[in-house]
Amino acid sequence: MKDIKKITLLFPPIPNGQWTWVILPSSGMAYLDAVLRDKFDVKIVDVNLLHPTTEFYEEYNKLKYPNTWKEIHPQILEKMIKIAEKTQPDVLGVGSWSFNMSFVMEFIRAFKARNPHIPLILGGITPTHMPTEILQLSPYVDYIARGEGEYTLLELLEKLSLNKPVNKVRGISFRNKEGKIVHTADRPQIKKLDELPFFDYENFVGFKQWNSSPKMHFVNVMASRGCVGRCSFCSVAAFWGKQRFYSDEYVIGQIKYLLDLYDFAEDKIAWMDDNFVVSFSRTKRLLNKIHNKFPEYKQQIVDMRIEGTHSGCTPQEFLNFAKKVNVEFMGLGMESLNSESLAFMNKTINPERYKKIVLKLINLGEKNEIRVYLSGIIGLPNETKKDMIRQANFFIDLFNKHKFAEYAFEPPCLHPGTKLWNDYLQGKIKVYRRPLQSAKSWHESLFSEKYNHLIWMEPNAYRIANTKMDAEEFEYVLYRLFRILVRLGNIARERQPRFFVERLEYNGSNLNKVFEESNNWPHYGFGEVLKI
Ligand code: B12
Ligand code: SF4
Repeated sequence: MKDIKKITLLFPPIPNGQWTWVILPSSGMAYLDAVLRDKFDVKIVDVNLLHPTTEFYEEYNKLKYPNTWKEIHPQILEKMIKIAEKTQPDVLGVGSWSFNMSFVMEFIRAFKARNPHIPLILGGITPTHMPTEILQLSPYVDYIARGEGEYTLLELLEKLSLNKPVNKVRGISFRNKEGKIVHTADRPQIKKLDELPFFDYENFVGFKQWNSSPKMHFVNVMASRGCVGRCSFCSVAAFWGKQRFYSDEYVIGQIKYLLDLYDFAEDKIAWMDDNFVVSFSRTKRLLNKIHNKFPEYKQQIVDMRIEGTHSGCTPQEFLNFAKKVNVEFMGLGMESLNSESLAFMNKTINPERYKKIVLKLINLGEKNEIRVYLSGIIGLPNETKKDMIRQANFFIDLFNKHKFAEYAFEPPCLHPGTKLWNDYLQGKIKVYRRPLQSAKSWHESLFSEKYNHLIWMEPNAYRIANTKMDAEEFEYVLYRLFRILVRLGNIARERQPRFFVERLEYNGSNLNKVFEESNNWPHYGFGEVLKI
């Protein structure tokens, strides 16, 4: 085997990345780099960062929305391959999330067709949960790194570079010389997260151009890995295991390190943890320290559970404190107000109590000028049309009454590594295939069909069936609710023009147009307008 010195880590595009308001460098790739860089020459191609600064998506941007992914995917793929090739890697590592798996698989096929001798290592959520299936599906994947990747990748590269057997490297799956699929023992979690070196973005291809554009860039860090929750639709617990925390000092050190290196456009620190407020006393201690150290910085809590806000405090206490330490945004996973649906999602909280907490938080948020973003899941199997509308109305009402409240809801979807996925495999959950309708979806892309259903189910393509309505009626209710959501998105944009406009410009795509044209999206053909 050729000497191994250079590794390129590629993070593929997030589907609909064009429309995402938050595009930040992948911390996963950054951590892998931090651990490898002493021994290997690392380059990172994070495709999500490339489109605003390069002509990466030029064909895409020329197309009138809604376009078809069929037209654009081959071009994106070709460009990704060229950029990866330009870095001349001895090994290519590829990251993934469930919902870009079909694209990832096709990228791997196309890359290896041109570069058969470059060993390819795949990591991320779905490969961790379905290593056998992926190795069976794709002869082009040489190794799968399961779970937390830093030390697995380091050890694997060390073995490969010395031409030594890899079967003792924990946390990998591969085909041996006889073509048999081998899974080595799981790698235990990193016990002390503080032992990880600080990460930076020096090895990200195109980072300097990305960062020099005067857009929404801020510090994006995590103070923990994993989550104490065990929600049935979520893959986090199965992937990360027990929730672990970085020390306050480590987190402060990491932030300072990034701030010393880079001039971010916005004075903000965004906490990307899955469940940031598991203990009020810890949160209070950490955020107080952060505020003392970086007093001019605003803080955003991207994900927290509503239950979390009463783990050791009242909503009042939480909000008062949040204001004091400059928190300007809180994203709350509310999920549902329907008790049966909450139970289905493995949540025990009582919906009435939930409502009270939400209302309090929103009222207090408004008083303190803290934006509160609620995310919900509507359309669980046992929900009637009435249930779904009642829930949407609760959100709409909040939105109408409170300037600082935002919300989004989605139907539930199936991810490998979740309880729901296992229930589906055991026949406990019924799923149906939707007709092709929306050009927005990767479902219509060249590639997804080969992999959909086998290793992943795109929510636009597959739905968990409802037990109270037939598919046609269910689709129609969801469609109408989604239209309302789009309308509210329009209003939200007017309310917070600065926030929205920055993101629109940054993404280099015309979201205004999307909203306008959404009124003309092809009707699903499921009957007349729903009165709610
Ligand atoms: C931060 C984050 C975001 C940020 C991403 C910013 C960025 N670029 O970092 C933002 C806010 C943009 C975001 C958006 C979304 N997200 Co998000 N996000 C996360 C979150 C909380 C952390 C990701 C992270 O940085 N992890 C820390 C790093 C260290 O881990 P990592 O990236 O996984 O990498 C490690 C391993 O996976 C492995 N590894 C990964 N790749 C590779 C490659 C190789 C070669 C090797 C060896 C190892 C390896 O090693 C790494 C180091 O240990 C995760 C949950 C989670 N805890 O992972 C959800 C998560 C990834 N998001 C999720 C979802 C659903 C979304 C959205 C679709 C939400 C929505 N409905 O809009 C959007 C997608 C946007 C879009 N338009 O499509 C889901 C994905 C589900 C799934 N199974 O794929 C997750 C798991 C959350 C959840 N509770 O389910 N998200
Ligand atoms: S949905 Fe959120 S609270 Fe539930 S297990 Fe996943 S990360 Fe934890």
